[in-house]
Amino acid sequence: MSLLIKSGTLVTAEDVFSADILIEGETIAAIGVNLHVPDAEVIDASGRLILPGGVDPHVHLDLPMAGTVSSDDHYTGTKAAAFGGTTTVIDFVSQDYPTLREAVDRLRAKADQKVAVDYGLHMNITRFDEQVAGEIPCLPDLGVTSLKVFTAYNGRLRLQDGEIFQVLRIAGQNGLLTMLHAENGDVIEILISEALAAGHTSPEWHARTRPAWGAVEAVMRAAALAAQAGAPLYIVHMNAAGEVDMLHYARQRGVPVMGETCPQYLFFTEDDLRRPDGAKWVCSPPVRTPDDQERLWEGLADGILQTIGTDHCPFFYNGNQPLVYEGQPVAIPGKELGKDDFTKIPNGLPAVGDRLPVLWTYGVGSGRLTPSQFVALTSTNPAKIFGLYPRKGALFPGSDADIVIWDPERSLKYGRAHAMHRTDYNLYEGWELKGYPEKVFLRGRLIVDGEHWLGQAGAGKFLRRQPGAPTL
Ligand code: DUC
Ligand code: ZN
Ligand code: ZN
Repeated sequence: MSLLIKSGTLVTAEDVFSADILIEGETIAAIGVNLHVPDAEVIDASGRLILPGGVDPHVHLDLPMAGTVSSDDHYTGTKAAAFGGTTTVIDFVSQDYPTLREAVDRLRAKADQKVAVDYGLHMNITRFDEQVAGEIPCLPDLGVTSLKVFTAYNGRLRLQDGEIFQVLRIAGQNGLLTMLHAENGDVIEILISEALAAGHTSPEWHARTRPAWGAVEAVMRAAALAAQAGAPLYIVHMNAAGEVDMLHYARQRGVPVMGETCPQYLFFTEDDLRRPDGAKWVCSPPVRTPDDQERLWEGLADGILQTIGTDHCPFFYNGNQPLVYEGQPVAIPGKELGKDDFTKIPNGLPAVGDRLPVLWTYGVGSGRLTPSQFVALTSTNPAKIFGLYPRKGALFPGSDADIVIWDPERSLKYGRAHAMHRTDYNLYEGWELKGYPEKVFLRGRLIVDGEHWLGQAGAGKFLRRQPGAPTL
C-alpha cells in the first residue's frame, strides 16, 4: 500500500521546501514535486509542515528510584512521545546484573513487548573493573553504542576520574560514545548532610545542595579526560551557563565533545522549586537561573550545543491519588515521598511529549531558533550522534517513514489534557501554544491522528545502532 502526502512544506535540518512524499511500506520511497502515483492513498498536507519524527536521545522509562518507580513505562512513555511528535527514544540500561549482556537482555525482555515507538539503549557504566573493561567492546553486538558515566552519586553510580578515563579510552577505541552526567559528587554529599542537619527539608534545597560550579568543573574535567583519552564525549542535560562556556572552550581546542540540554533548563528556574508544589520541578541536575537559561539558548542558537533531549523521568505529584489511564485507575508513589525531606523526592519530571510542541512555540515562535535548527536539535543531530542517521532524523528516500504532519496554525492552551504522560501534572499547564502535531507516522503507520491513538504496545522496534557515529 502506498501513501502520498501531498503539498506539504518539508522542514529538514538543512532546508525548508514544498514537496510531496511517497511512502511505500515502512520507508520513504520518493520526495518530489507533483508526484502522481495511481492507487496511492492521498493525504492533502497543504498549509502543514512535514517534519522527520522527533528523536529523544535521553529518556528513563520504568526506572526504579527512591523506593518507587518512574510512572511512565515503555508503553505509556512511548505513547506520550508519539503524541508529542517523537517516534524514537533512547533509554538507559542500569548495570544491575553480573554482565552487561544480561542487563541489556533483561531490559529488552521488558521493553520490546511494550514500546509503541522505536527505541535504542545506552548502557550506564556505574561499576568498572577488568571484566567490565572486557565487556564494553562487545556492546555493539547487542546494538548498544553509547555509555553513560557519572561524576556524582557517590557510592552508587559515580566512577572515579581514572575509571572515566579508561571507559573513555576503551569506548573511543571501539567507536562508542561516552556520555557524562556532570556534577561534583563530593561537594553534594557534604552540602546535603549539612542542609539536613540544619533542618532544611524543602525542595529548593535540592538546588542549593547541587551548585552549578560542580557541573561546570565536571564538564571541564571530563572534557580534559576525553582529550587525553582521544575519545568523543557527550555531556547530557546541560543546565548551567558555565557548562556551555567549558564546552565552547574544549570544542575550540578541537576536543570532540558535544552537549545536550533539556526543556526544563530552558524554561524553569530555582524559583519554581520555591513554589508550594516545588517538588514537581525536582530533577537532577536542578533547574538554575535566568542567566543560565540565556546562555543555554545562545549555545543552541550558535551550535555549541547539538541536541535537546528531555531526561523524561516522571513521577506522580500525589501518588496516593489514583488517576485513570486507559480506563484503569493507577497510583504510583511519587513526589509525596519527600514531603518532609527533599532528598527523598524522586528526581525527575515528565517531558517527552512536551518537548516538540513547547520548543516550537517558545523556541521557533519566539525567533530564538529557526525551523531547521529545531529539527536539527530535536531529531537529526541526535540521530547522527547516536548512529541512527539517515534511517532516523531525516526525510530522504530510504529513510524510515517516521513523519509528523505539523499544523503550524493550531492554537491551544496546553497541559495534562494534551500531554499523554502517565502522571498527575504537567509543568506547562496553561501555556499557550501555537503549532502542534496533527498526524504522526511510525514507519509508515499512522499512530496518532489528532486526538486519536492508533498505536500499539510492541509495535515499536529495538534499534540496533552502529558504532563509529560522527562527532558533530
Ligand atoms: N535525573 C533525573 O532527574 N531523573 C532520572 C535520572 C537523572 O539523571
Ligand atoms: Zn544524568
Ligand atoms: Zn537522565
